[in-house]
Amino acid sequence: MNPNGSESTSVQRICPLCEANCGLTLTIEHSQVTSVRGDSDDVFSHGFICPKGVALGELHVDPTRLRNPLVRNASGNLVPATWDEAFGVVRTRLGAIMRDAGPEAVGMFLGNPNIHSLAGTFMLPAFIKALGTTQRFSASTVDQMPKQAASAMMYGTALSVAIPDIDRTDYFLVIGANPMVSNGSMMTAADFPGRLRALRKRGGRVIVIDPIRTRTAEFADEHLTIRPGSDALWLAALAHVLLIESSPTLGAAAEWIDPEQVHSVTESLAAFTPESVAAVTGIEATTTRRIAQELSQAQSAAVYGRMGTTTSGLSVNGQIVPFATVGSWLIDVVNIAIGSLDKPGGVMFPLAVAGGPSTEGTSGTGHGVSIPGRRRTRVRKLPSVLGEFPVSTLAEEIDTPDPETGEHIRAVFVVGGNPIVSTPDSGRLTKAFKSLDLFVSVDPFLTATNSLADVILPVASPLTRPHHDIAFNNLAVRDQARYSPAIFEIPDGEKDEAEVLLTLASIAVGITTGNEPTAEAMDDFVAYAVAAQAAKDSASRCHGQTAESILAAVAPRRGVDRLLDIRIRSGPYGDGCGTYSGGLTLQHLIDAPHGIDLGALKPRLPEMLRTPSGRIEFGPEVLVTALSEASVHLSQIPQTDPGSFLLIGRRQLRSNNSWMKDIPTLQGGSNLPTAMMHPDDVAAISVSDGSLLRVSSEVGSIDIPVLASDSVMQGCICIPHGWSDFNVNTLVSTSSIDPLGGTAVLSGIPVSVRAAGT
Ligand SMILES: Nc1nc2c(c(=O)[nH]1)N[C@H]1C(S)=C(S)[C@@H](COP(=O)(O)OP(=O)(O)OC[C@H]3O[C@@H](n4cnc5c(=O)[nH]c(N)nc54)[C@H](O)[C@@H]3O)O[C@H]1N2
Ligand SMILES: Nc1nc2c(c(=O)[nH]1)N[C@H]1C(S)=C(S)[C@@H](COP(=O)(O)OP(=O)(O)OC[C@H]3O[C@@H](n4cnc5c(=O)[nH]c(N)nc54)[C@H](O)[C@@H]3O)O[C@H]1N2
Ligand code: SF4
Ligand SMILES: [Mo]
Repeated sequence: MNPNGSESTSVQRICPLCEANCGLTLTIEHSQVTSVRGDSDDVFSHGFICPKGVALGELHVDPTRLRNPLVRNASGNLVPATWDEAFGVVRTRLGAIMRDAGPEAVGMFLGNPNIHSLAGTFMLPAFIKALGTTQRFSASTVDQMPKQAASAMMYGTALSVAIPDIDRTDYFLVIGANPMVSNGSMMTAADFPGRLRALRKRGGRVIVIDPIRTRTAEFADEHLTIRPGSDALWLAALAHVLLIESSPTLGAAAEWIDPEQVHSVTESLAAFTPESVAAVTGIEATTTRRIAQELSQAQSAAVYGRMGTTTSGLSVNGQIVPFATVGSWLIDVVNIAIGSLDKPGGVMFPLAVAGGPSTEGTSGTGHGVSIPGRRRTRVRKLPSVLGEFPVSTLAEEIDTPDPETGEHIRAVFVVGGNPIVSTPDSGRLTKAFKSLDLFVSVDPFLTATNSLADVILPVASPLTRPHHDIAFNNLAVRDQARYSPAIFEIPDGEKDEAEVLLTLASIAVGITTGNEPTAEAMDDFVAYAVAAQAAKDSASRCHGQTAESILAAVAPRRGVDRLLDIRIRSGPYGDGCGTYSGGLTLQHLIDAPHGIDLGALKPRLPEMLRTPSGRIEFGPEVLVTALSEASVHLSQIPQTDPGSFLLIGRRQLRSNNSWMKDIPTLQGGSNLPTAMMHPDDVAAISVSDGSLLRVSSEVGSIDIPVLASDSVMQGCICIPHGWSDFNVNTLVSTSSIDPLGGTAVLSGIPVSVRAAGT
């Protein structure tokens, strides 16, 4: 029945709010969402839901969600405008800038929600292509990029990430992640708490390495604290024990690894004995050896690292040394050393229903990636990484024109992002954004970032669009296929994100060619390109057909549904547009609202490899070199000055990065911006619990209430990100960037602390 009608009905919906991808059941009465529950029949999440999922109905009706565009007027105020007016401003000013300075004067910042939407997945690339700019920045370089860079070097693509097979593992080593709160990242595992409980129930063990005794650490069998930023050194010691002190077989990976590379990795590990890393990491050598032994003796074991490994740096002698890509690589080195790669219960490669980079091209070989990337930022000459630039360089690329040519970024589009709150040195970025000739935001809310914009283009509620997680099925702990159709029609005056992005793409095409297509024509162009790719790709189930025949097979679908149908039908389980009997189409997913289970992860070596060698690059040269160089830090035991603390981030259960703060269900409880410190540290700086602290770094300071908690390691201060009034990124400098992963150091930064107002 039509949920826009008046009767009560239940509909299924995959939650688009985090990587867990839970299946939810929404009750709709009189066109209103009256309840949101976990869908107990969902093949992947089996009824799990978190407070954010519950808030999905409130998000839909949230009065603060923007329903119409805003444009800055002559007096400098953001005022409501029609879509034609808003797009008109973009067309005129973007046109002038591009004609004057070319596409490189236009920068893009893509935030986290894009990867959770089909429009972001399909239409955003069309817009970027139409602009023709390479000035692309995203939340990835304040997040997971080092893991993607390391995985891409080893296996060939940015989405070839080995995922813990958590449902079958017996030993789960978690480094710098708090999945009991975050619900998991770079590892799509709806109901993380349930999966961890099941792991322990079947006799498995969970070990957590984290400077904070997080909820995950509390749940675990063992929690070890570690000096922030030193994980790579500790992982090197684990690898040292496993590769040098024992003779590992490397399991299924062995056949696909060049022995020469094992040799070079082993050599680079020589200095990293458990004894040599003990002082800098704070983990005793006997503990490191015991964990190495437990890992290698477990029936199955998986090592997993997240934010704490990709965004932390080691503070030594007044400098911050990032090891994020090296550390991310060493996690895979350890997994391979214990024979866990591609093994049930170890770390495995998902096979997604709509495909992904590891299902395209020639099976078992590919172009691989070039890291460091070939392009350089204009100001600091820092390398690109997997097609984008480090976001820590965005402000300088705007505010530092080339002394000779005057070149710089003059226009910025922020799509689904809030970089003033989410990226380093908010102070400088604010000034840079204010100096732009054109600043456009595509975002359904007014934020700290787009309150500086010239034009805000809001997108309609997520419940008005279809949903499927293309990227996250490439990272999921179980193969499954789920799809949610739009629940509500788009109210008059609002626009779907796909249409907004297609219109922007059309405007960009119009500027470059003088002939602006309609958004509908743009949709056809995108569909033709996706169909042509499916026809051309030798791994596609539609290989050898024509784009026209593929488009005919998916007719009369349009928009993201048409593109998704092409991807499913040409994908690894697809019907090949009629040539594989029993294969899947989008219609099969539509007909299965609780999803289609495609089974536990299966071994995918060597078919999934896309390296030019057709092998696993166990020891990429740049990483081996970086590791060898890291040995100098073994003799430099970091000291922190009195009054100086190392900054650590945290996520809060009722938070979603910087947004959803005004949703009533998510307010209160532990969801408060506080600086957590060990009670002895609080006493030592003579402030009382709950009072206001001034936290300062080399780039800025914030005042924030202190909360004494013995869950925080002494010497650290733990502040959540995402609060615009207590913006932790005011403290973070743009100077510390992981050289290979381009990612900012957000954790492990020294800050000084004193009572505010003193
Ligand atoms: N409720 C909620 N859930 C979320 C989000 C949210 O905002 N709120 N955000 C989502 C997003 S975008 C992401 S990327 C994921 C992130 O998912 P996670 O990475 O699981 O989440 P974090 O809380 O950032 O966990 C990082 C952990 O690393 C620790 N840490 C910091 N520095 C170091 C270090 O140097 N070494 C070690 N070993 N540990 C360190 C921190 O104490 C923290 O416990 O969460 C997602 N889920
Ligand atoms: N210090 C510090 N900084 C961090 C982190 C940290 O741990 N510590 N974590 C980092 C991580 S992991 C991440 S992922 C980033 C996140 O960084 P960002 O992606 O920049 O920030 P978000 O808070 O996720 O903001 C998303 C924006 O998208 C909007 N939005 C929501 N839904 C949609 C939609 O459907 N379409 C569009 N167009 N917009 C939408 C929201 O209103 C919001 O303004 O922050 C990073 N920054
Ligand atoms: S865990 Fe993530 S996907 Fe699941 S309900 Fe919560 S926000 Fe949604
Ligand atoms: Mo993230």
